[in-house]
Amino acid sequence: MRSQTDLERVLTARGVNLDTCSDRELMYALTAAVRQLQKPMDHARGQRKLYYFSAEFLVGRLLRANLINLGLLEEAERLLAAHGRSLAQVEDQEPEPSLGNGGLGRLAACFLDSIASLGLNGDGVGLNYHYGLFRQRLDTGRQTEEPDPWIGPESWLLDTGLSYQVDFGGFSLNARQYDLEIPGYENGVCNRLHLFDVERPAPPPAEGIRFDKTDIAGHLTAFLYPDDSDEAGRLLRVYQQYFMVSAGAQLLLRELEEAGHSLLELDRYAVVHINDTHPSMVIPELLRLLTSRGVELEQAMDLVERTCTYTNHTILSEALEKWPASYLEQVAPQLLPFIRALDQRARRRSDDPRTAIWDEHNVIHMAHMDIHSSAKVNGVAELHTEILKNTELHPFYVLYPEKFNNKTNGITFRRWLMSCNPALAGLITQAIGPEWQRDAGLLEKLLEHKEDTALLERLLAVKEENKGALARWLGSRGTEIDPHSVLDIQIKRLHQYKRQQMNALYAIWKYVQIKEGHTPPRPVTMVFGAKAAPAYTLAKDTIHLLLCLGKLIERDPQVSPWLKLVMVENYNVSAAERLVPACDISEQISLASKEASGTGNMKLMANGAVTLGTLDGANVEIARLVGEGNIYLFGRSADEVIALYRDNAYRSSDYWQKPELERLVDFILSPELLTIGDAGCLSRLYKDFIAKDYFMALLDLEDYIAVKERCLAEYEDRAAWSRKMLVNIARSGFFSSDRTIMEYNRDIWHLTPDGA
Ligand code: 26Q
Repeated sequence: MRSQTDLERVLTARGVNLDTCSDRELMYALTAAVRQLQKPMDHARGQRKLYYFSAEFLVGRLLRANLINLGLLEEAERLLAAHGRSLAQVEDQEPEPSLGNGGLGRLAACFLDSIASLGLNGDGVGLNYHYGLFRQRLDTGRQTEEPDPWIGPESWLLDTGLSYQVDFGGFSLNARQYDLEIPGYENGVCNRLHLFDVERPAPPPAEGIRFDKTDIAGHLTAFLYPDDSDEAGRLLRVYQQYFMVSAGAQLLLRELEEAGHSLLELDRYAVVHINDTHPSMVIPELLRLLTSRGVELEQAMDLVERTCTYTNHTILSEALEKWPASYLEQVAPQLLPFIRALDQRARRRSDDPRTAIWDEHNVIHMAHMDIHSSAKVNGVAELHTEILKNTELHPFYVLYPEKFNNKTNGITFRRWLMSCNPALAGLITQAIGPEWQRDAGLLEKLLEHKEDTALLERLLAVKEENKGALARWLGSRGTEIDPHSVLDIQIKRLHQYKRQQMNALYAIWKYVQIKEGHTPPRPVTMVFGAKAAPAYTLAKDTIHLLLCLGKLIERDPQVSPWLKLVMVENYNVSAAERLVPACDISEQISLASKEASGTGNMKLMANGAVTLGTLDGANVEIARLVGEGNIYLFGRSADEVIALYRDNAYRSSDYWQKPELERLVDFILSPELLTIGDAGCLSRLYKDFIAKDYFMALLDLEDYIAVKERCLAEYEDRAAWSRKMLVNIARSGFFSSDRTIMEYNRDIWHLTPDGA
């Protein structure tokens, strides 16, 4: 650990006046000071290194996280307090890097934190999106999107001065390498996240997030997931992907050469992790680079297959990327011979056409290329991996049983408990000592305190405090909530399979109940946070419905004392850090079999929320860990749902024709809602429920309502509820990303930790 005066010395040397500078100046000064103190460490030479390729890294704000990992948090807080300043206020000035969308990107960020904290040699490779996903506004009653610029004058990005030439069909661009430093937790390690950027990015678009998608050179790194509803947008995505992987592969080979290793030792000294299919072109790109430097094609394919590893994050077929060969012909024609060679090799291994890489319609299946060319393939929760093996990827499992394995996702407790919920972290430490901060598995020691009423009461008190803090924060943004109400929270990307629309139908049910005189024992606040992909119409319609319901309830003096529905604008990591500690009921209600894992479920559990959910993704493992009495489960099982799809047997009419449900669906087009909302949006949603309901919200709705009501009733037994909270916290340690990364390393990556 550093001496107590390091931070002060650096700040003084920079000429910062802690008494007079503005919060923003102080934020910049602290950023620069921390950057100066976290010196990248050289890992032991001659060891294998991991390159984690991902289109998203949702790192969140970095000031507090880096102070914690450097062991400087207390010093910083003391130093600021001595000058009448507070870190909380200063960090509010820090823009959040907008380099991801949801679970996949946040997982990559938790993984980088754990990789560094475990002393492993692993860097991230991604893109430096200037305007991120988008900044969401809800003030017009629907979602509108704006650029979300986050790169300021003194950001965490370091310009390395390095660049790599990337050749596209017909032109070339230089990929400039910027680095974010990733310090490990109090271990002196500092890894890097390499973010590639074009040399001359275009200025922010004048009109929302719309820009000229054919200006590749200017806009390649403008946005994450540019609108791909037209061909220009889809091509831009392919340009982005090739830019990222070509630069990353060149960086890797440069480091291999600098370390004095032969290309033929690639698999001994490098692991290339492919996070979902977005970086899949790294496979043919490595083949191209190796063969251009004299390696035989067959040998190159063997080397690459031993070097690459792939994680699947979804079973939704529409999210598995397939590109027409013509797109690649335009973007990176030099890759096509290598993809052809990989396809021929795959066909030599299997005559099952379902495993082809390049199909008879001239479409290239990225996930298929990944599986044929990776040493290991993993799903992200037990149930998800079983579904991949038994249904979705079954032909591949038959071919390569030894490649498949499960790695249940995890979260870093440093950000998702120690940093975002210091009151709870302090209480836990008082009860069981500080060792859990290095090994979250030790949270189990809390189970010895199940009858400790003083602790249980303080657990409830900490939750009350956190709800108060959330209410103050929302209040400062113009939304009043009752901090003594039950906080029922659904925070995640907006998608129909996640079934925010089912939760909306619950809100309608509750509204009608209260109108009919059935008031709940205490007020309920339903909180949503979600961004919808700009071209995903039904998702945006669902946001509109939620906003309309919020208004309807608010304007109704009979209902508003008992029910509130709020949608948090621009839900992101910083908002999550305020919502997670305050949550009572964690909504994890995806249609069973569709949510690969979920990671918000883990964050909320670790902060003492009780899960209301389906047996989907990692909820299955949560349920097993906490036991029946400490979770609220409802809905059909994954097996039942898979059978319904297989037999094409689900008819939403079988459900909405029940009068109780019909009333709720009809309410979407009621005069009350139509005077508030837009008839076009609302009737699209209504029609979807009536004619399709592909993700079967109506199938589980009655059970959902019944179980949610039981959950709200049992919330009133505060002593029993506090024990449920305790058990959830105690059993959450399994979901530490440190555990996940140790398993990746043991079974997939085989890196040697420093000092080992
Ligand atoms: C694909 C094609 C075209 C445009 C966009 C995409 C695209 C974009 C983002 C496909 C997938 C994503 C993001 C996926 C994601 O976040 N998946 C989540 O990953 C988490 C970490 O493993 C899991 O916990 C979640 O269950 C899973 O939904």
